[in-house]
Amino acid sequence: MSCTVVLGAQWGDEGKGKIVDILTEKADVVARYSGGHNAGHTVVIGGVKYVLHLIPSGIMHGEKINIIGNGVVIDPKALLDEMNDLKTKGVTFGKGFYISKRAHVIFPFHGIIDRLREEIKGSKKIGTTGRGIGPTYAEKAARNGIRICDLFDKEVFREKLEQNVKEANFLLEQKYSSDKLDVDAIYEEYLGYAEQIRPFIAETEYLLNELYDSGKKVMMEGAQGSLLDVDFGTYPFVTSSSSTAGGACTGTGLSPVKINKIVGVLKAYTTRVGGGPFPTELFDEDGERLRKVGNEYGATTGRPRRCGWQDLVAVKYGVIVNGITHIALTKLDVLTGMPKLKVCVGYKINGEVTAVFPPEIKNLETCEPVYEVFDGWNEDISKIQNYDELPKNAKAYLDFIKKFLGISYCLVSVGTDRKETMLIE
Ligand code: 2SA
Ligand code: GDP
Ligand code: MG
Repeated sequence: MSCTVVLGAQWGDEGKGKIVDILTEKADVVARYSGGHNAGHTVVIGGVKYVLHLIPSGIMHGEKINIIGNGVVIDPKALLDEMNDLKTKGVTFGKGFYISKRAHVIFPFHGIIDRLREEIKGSKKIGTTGRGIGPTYAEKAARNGIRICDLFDKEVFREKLEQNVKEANFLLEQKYSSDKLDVDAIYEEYLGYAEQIRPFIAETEYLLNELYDSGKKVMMEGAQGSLLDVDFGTYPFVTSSSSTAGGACTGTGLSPVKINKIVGVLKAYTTRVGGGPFPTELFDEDGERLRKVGNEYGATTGRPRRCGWQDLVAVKYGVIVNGITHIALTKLDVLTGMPKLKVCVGYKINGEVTAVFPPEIKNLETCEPVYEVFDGWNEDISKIQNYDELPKNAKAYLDFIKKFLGISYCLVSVGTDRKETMLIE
């Protein structure tokens, strides 16, 4: 019996999709536990690219079980579009695909409120994906949410929807007074979606525990990254879910005592998309180069990602709050050809150097990173399959990260494709 959590160790887009796909080889079940269609998880197989938003990245292994857990917020239209898109690429959704009845549903007004709140915030905006994620989790916490199971009881659904739309119309009155939300239209539209997803809904909390108890190997897939977690991230510049390891339990119903491995997916450098502090951000040619060579553009929105040096103060904090046991290091190939590489090992705040990641946004915005500098390498590493064959300078860079974090690598990735990966243990 085993359960592995795979999560982002930075601000997302570390390559979780690729890593989950690879690790699914040795798993029986993959469960996505947080976020919604704000996520973009990329898997490349034999040159064909698949971008998953809501569907677990294990779906390309036809025979495995894939579950969307209760911690995920689901826009049914986005889900059906994603399923249809994958079907055109040959992916099938048979008996092994399940959606939790306890997951909360995203409605059109959540997106409208999300984008309106951003507009009101102006220069202080979070830089959300505009997918309605925040307002949906807010409704969940306020106990106003509509869950997948509610869509299948017309009376309950109608009553809840009327209440939700009433509130949404009240909130939106100033902005859209001439264009009120129409309960009837939304009700009919969502009943139609419900029929289409009916074959897949299940009490996944029982199912997952039964699968685990019967000896199946379970993997949990997080979305976004540790530093975007609503509790532990750079609040308020975070997403609204628990992207850290704890979210794997609250977002699926599997007990914490069952988790025995936590893989932190770590990009060889740092990126962030959206607003918020980013101490090691680069505004120079090096940053431009990382964006260009790393193809750092949002997998959902296409937004350019902000790029910077590796920040081990931030990552070490994530190692602690997640209990990361192994690192899956990605995008090492992107650093090839850079003469010097910097790694942040401390923050200078008000004249004092600390290795503690502070909760105060002001301190994160004004801190001065303290760097260790490494020589780069020029050798093409994209075909290397064995860690020991990496250039000396690449190994020195990786060894330093490993020592600083105090955990070892389970794999190193040197390209987008499944096969461009060194498995270590
Ligand atoms: P939201 O939409 O409410 O979750 O936004 C809140 C913050 O969370 C960030 N966020 C993300 N950061 C990295 N990757 C994400 N997924 C897409 C990708 C992003 C894209 O894979 O590239 O395409 O733009 C993701 N989703 C949410 C977001 O930028 C806000 O900072
Ligand atoms: P996720 O949200 O963590 O799944 O990551 P994204 O899919 O949003 O972004 C990661 C991007 O990096 C995708 O375009 C991947 O195809 C790509 N990628 C993953 N691993 C590697 C790697 O080792 N090298 C390179 N060059 N690209 C990679
Ligand atoms: Mg992504």
